[in-house]
Amino acid sequence: SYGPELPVTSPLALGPVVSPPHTVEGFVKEFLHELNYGQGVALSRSSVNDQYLASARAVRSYLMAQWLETQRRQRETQAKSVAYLSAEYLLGRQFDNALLATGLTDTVEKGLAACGIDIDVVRAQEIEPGLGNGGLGRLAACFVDSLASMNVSAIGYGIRYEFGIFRQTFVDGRQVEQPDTWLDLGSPWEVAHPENSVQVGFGGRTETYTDDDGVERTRWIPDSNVKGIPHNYLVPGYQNGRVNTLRLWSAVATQSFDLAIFNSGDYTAAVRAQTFAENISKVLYPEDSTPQGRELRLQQQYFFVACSISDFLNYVLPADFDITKLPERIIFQLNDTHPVIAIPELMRVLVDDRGMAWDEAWAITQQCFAYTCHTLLPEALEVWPTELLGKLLPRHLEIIYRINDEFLAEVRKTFPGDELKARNMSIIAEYPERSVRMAYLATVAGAKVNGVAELHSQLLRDKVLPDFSAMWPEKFTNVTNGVTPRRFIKLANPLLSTLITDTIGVGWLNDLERLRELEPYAEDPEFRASFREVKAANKVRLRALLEQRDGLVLPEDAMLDVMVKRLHEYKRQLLKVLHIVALYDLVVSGQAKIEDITPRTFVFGAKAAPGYRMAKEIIHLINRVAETVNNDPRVDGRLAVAFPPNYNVTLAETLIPAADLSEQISLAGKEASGTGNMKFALNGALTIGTDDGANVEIRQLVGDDNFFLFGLSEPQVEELQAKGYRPSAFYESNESLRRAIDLIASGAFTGGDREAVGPIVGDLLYNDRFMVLADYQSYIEAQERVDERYADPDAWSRSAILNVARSGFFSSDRAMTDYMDRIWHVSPRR
Ligand code: KOT
Repeated sequence: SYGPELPVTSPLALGPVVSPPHTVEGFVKEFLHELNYGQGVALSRSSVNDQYLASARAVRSYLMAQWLETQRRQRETQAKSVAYLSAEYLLGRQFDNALLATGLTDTVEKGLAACGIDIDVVRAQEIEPGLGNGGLGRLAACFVDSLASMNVSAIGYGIRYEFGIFRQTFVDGRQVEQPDTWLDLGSPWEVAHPENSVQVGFGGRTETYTDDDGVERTRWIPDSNVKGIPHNYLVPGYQNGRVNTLRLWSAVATQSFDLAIFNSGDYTAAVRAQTFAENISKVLYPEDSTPQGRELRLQQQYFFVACSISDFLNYVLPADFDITKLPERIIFQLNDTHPVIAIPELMRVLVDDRGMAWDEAWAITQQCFAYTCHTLLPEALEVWPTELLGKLLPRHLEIIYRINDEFLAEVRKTFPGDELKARNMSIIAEYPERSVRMAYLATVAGAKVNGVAELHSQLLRDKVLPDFSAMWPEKFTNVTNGVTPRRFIKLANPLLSTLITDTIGVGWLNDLERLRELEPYAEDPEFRASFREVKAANKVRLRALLEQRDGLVLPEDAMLDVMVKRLHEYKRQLLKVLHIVALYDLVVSGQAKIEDITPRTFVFGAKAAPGYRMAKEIIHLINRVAETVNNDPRVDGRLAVAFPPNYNVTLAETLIPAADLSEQISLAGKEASGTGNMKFALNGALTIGTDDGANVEIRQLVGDDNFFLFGLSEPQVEELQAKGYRPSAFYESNESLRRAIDLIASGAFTGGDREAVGPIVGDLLYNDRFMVLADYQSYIEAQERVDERYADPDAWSRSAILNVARSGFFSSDRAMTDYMDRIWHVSPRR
């Protein structure tokens, strides 16, 4: 149980915890109580921040009763739980989600209005917890939402970064990163429990000794310790009374400072230990798919998994729990390799701390972990130099070596005489430096390994881990990603949600396949008209937001063509830029009459990792192209480019419902899944996309007629690569492409400065690792098909409606069902 179990004698303490009455008066009372006694201000003197904090705490108090009840029941049943281990949770704002879950939206709106407060002003005060980089972190947030909404006993573990993903600003079109100070104005959604801190060791050495029974044992003597403080976030299910826990750890020093050193005047030395500790949860690494071998990152990883395992074993499980039964009580799902150090940590705890024999501990460990891979890019497969790992975690390195020795013995038995096989499969890589391949460790130890879309899982088996899938074919499985319909349809698109409910009734939000019932309405002119009205209203809402947020004024009545995702070369924002430049060129060169161009507004949203030079150059180019196109009178506003800075979950919630066209244009075989693609389809945008990641499944479901496919397939990419790809050949043979690149190279968008675009143009012509030029022509032709369809509003609406109706598969509830059936072997509570 979590916290000491005290004998409770008071009848009040024994009874169920009562949440405040679900009435306007009940809320107002709770709100004023929080305002007066929590914030210590009178309503008449309160700031918007006071009002936000007090409303949030009042809403939280409704969740708290359900949370306590959920915990109580869990202790009682001791059923198997899921622990999701993730270094990132990109949660988005909490206020509206909590209102939706509790069914309190109207009550709170009225209650605040009665106090003279506009709920929208309060909403806007919340800074979203941006504790993730992109897809991987947002997926974790969708999964914990679905687990709670499906009544599954689950806990999320992660890191409470003091600074989340940086706030992006543009200076002269270039990205400048600002710290994300999300905690500055208070964080009403978390409850810290310093009394349940966990101590975590680092460094030092190991030694062997003989225990009282005469058995040789090993112990780790760390040379420093830090303390992890758990912060509970409540994860409410959608109107089902369950509230799960997301437990995020922050690091503090074990002794705040050494008083003796401090008194001697060496302040710096005194606070060094404190700084070391606090740095661990200071900042989210702003990389996505390109991890750099940073020591602090390994410290973060070990810190949070060591805290989490200790928390689960010592606080969540009852004190008398028989540890040999661990696989009956828990499955730890590893969100990529970031938490994989949990594997040797559990071994260390079982063998060194709990005195279990190695073989028994290994058999248990192998049943307690499952691993999800989220990438195919070789540079994103995490490896840790043994030198660094051994310095930071000497005992863990020993354990990894032993796991590897025993594993390689098994390999040699399976593939006798094949020493090359043993070397290729070794968890330890020898070149270019001796290091631990974390994906291999996870595959060896995990009960299951999954990719995140059909194509990705297949490539994972065939290309990344072929020897492992030959050895253990049954270990490998697929679970296609999903997104939560609560946040990304109901909250983000209230008008569409109302239209859906008016058409097919209630109940679809947690049974999303029911959207199929909309299919016949694709043929209904009245429904199509309503559907178009929803889209139009969402565009109005977006225009207002971008004007107020960024001073951007979007043209009215244009196709909204949206590409939002991290900036990465493989995602090919440059292909989108070439399309825009080609259209612009058609107009300014007089090849096309402006009236013949379909009015389009292109919207980008993208953060680049601060150290990713080329990505930052591409951001600069997009901003320059935007400036030029938007200010050219010849274009007459029919083409416009908007690049609002600091794309985040909050902006996505307004942007995606307004989109007509969803750009999912990665080079085939590079995007593991994508999840933005699902959000757009569910909100009635049509996709232009390659046969990559989950696009493949979206196209299969919505139908070829309702999806604009272009580009090389993954086998064609391989083939072209094998025979030698020469991007300049495409440049030379394609006039439109040549003109577009030449226009960029001429400095037309950079005030005549050719040097500013040199790196991009040079790379495209002579390297082009992601085959932008090879896919250019096919992309342009697909965009022409887009224009044709858009010219017929009924045909477009029909396709858009069918996208909504046929995308129910992409609910993260379905993804959770797949994990439960294929990997976890747990079922929802009744
Ligand atoms: C980051 C570091 C190492 C390995 C993988 C990553 C990673 C992968 N970060 N984000 N992803 C994305 O994860 C999403 C959720 O599965 C996918 O939809 C997307 O394709 C990945 O790029």
